[in-house]
Amino acid sequence: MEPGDVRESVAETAEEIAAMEVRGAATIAREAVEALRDQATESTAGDAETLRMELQTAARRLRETRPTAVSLPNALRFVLERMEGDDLESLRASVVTTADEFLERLDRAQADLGRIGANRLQDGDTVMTHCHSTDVLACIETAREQGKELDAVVKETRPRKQGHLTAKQLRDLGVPVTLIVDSAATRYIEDVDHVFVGADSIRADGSVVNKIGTRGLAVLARDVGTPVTVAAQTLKLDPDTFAGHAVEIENRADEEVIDEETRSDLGEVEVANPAFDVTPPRHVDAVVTERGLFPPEGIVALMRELYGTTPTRPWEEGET
Ligand code: RI2
Repeated sequence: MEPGDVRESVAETAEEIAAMEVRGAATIAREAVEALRDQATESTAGDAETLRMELQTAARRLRETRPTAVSLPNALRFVLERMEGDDLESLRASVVTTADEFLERLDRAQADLGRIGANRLQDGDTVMTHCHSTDVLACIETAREQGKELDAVVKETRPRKQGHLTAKQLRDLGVPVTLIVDSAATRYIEDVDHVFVGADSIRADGSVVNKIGTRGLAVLARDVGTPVTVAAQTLKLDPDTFAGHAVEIENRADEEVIDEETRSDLGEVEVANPAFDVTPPRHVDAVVTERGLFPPEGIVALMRELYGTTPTRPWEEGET
């Protein structure tokens, strides 16, 4: 590796995130910060300025992988804004310290959130989930540790079927699981006490950006009076929306929806594969964060407290 180059492992992490071999909003944030830390420790830069440039390039590369989960830019921002040092070694050490602090905060936030979310769950409750969220699983795991017996109805979550992962992990927690196809949610919604979903981004107005199908589920739940809880660490709050920016919804490859053979059988059809949708705050009962439980309308105040006014995008510093 030449000075100024981005480490091969940063490129590999970026590819894994883009291909969703590494996925989930909190997990991609973790991996991105670990990649930045590796860049700092293994860099052959001869001075602080070169290392700074490498880190910005690495952050941009990681940032560009997936556009919707704000945990990714928030995590990169955490490190780039806090690193300091005029000489190479102090800058390097500061990146390592800051990255480790971020990773520790991430774990703590999920544990704290889990304790708060578990209070929503009563012994004997049945929970319906969508996709796979480590923040949701933290709530259920804590409830199980408290001795609560729970059941789960798990939506498979087409096209990538992350529901299978959720089903497996719930089974490991001792939660009996009924796995359903997404369209069967209507049939089962009246049998459940709660809908629990995660979030990839939460906008300043309290709307929740999460896996495609979340909005339909929330509308359905509201129709029958089932509470919808969003489990999301404050890392999922999108400070850019405070400054008027929109959340970009990722469109993924057609191949996730149909294979080549099916495509040629079907002939000329357009395939659309948006990965996320936006659930308006009126369909969400509560957002569970590590800072407590908020009505979606209260998110704006929390965001102001955490981010102040317009945030910066430190990975854009080197750009013209
Ligand atoms: P945690 C996932 O996105 C799902 O949409 C999930 O609800 C969200 O990230 C949050 O996950 P994807 O990476 O951070 O599967 O709670 O597209 O683990």
